[in-house]
Amino acid sequence: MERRSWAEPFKVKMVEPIRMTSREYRQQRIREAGYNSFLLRSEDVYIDLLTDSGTSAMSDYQWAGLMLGDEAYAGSRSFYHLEEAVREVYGYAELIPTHQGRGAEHILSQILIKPGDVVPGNMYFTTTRFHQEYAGAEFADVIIDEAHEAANPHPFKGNVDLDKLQAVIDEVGAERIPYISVETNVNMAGGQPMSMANLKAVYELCRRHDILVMLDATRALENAYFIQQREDGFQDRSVAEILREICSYSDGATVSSKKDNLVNIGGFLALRDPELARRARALLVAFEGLHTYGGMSGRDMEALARGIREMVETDDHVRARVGQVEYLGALLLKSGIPIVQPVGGHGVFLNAAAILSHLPQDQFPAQTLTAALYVDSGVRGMERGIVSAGRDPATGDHRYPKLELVRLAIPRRVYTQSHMDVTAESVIAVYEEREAVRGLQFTYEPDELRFFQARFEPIPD
Ligand code: P61
Repeated sequence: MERRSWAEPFKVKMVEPIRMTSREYRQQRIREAGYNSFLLRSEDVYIDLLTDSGTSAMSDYQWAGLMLGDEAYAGSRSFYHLEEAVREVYGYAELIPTHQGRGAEHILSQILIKPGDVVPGNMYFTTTRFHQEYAGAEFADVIIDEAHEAANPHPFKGNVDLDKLQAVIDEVGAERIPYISVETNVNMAGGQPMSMANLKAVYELCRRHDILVMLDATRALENAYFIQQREDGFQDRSVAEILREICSYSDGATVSSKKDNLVNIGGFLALRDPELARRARALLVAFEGLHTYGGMSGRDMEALARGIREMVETDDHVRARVGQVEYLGALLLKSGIPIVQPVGGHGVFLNAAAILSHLPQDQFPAQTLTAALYVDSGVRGMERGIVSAGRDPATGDHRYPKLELVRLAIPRRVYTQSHMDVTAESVIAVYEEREAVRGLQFTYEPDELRFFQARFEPIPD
């Protein structure tokens, strides 16, 4: 037989009940939540695809680690386990633990950025850009154009456009660019990887200009898997080896451990240069915690150390993880639903601009579609479009991103294939009724990271 089915490399040991509600009930809840899926209560959600962040199921070995966590304020044994795991799996010598990814972004931005600097990156991420701007920098998008086109099948849509990067360097000068922020498996592009060849070329270009390369390695494991599947010369390498090579083309990394690393909370900043690490630790004690726990408890660090090793122990874990996402993507493609292609690593991204093509972007098609999907079935997704992009700080106008998407992020080791089937059926049902869907307008718009707490109402007839 040419091709055999795969199955998850685990069996279920404990379950958490979820409940189906009625359509009327959900209509009421979404109205109360201001049509914002972030404001729903989780008990009112049937299948929760809001995020793959902090929603993974830990293994029995990780849970056992919680009992063994060393809660010492200073010099916790669990910190040293974590440091060892990061050194071995990612290859960075200096570990600065933080409460989660944005804690690491905050410290990194504060130690490297001066007001007036420019930080190029392969598409923005909300919290990453927030911390860059908060430290006084301007973000410059240098991702390849294909990343902004939902249906473009380029295998490495996370790649940096080297000409765009060179143009930024020529325009502002290398001395105003403290580092380039390179995200693996680019979240806002739809979970799209970069190739090893591209990352290596970015690193070499930056070396020549004395610009640091800082990875957002939050989903580097999923990127490593795509390199193994798609890039010549990597088919016979393990994801563990590929991940180490990815990190070798960087000077440090920020990681939200709530994704690849299979824990519910945690993160870190990892660096090579001991002097930079010293500066980071000086700030860490003010904003996060002592340098041997950052924002984490001993048990969190123990479970994290184990999660980091577990994710690369065999390739089967990531194959099944991405395989489940691809399974959902394939169901939707078969029914002609416009989604971001290729299917990404951590979720399926619906092309809301194409699905609700009767709505102009400032009537928030992705926000609207997310709410409609919830009302249909209790499946919770997340807006990743104009609401997430926020306003330009200089002009105060909406930023109009080319991608207007609803993300259905798949938590790791949590849902079954039947949950994917139910999700696909709901998306198809909403798609069939799409013309009846009305747009939204703001009733409350926060100044910063508005998508988290904004409220909306349907535009009156
Ligand atoms: C997510 F709606 N991601 O995808 P923290 N880098 C990257 C991330 O994906 C990331 C962080 C840094 C989340 C949670 C989230 O606009 C939002 O541990 C590539 O969450 O602090 C987080 O890591 C930050 C959802 C964050 C959002 C910001 O669902």
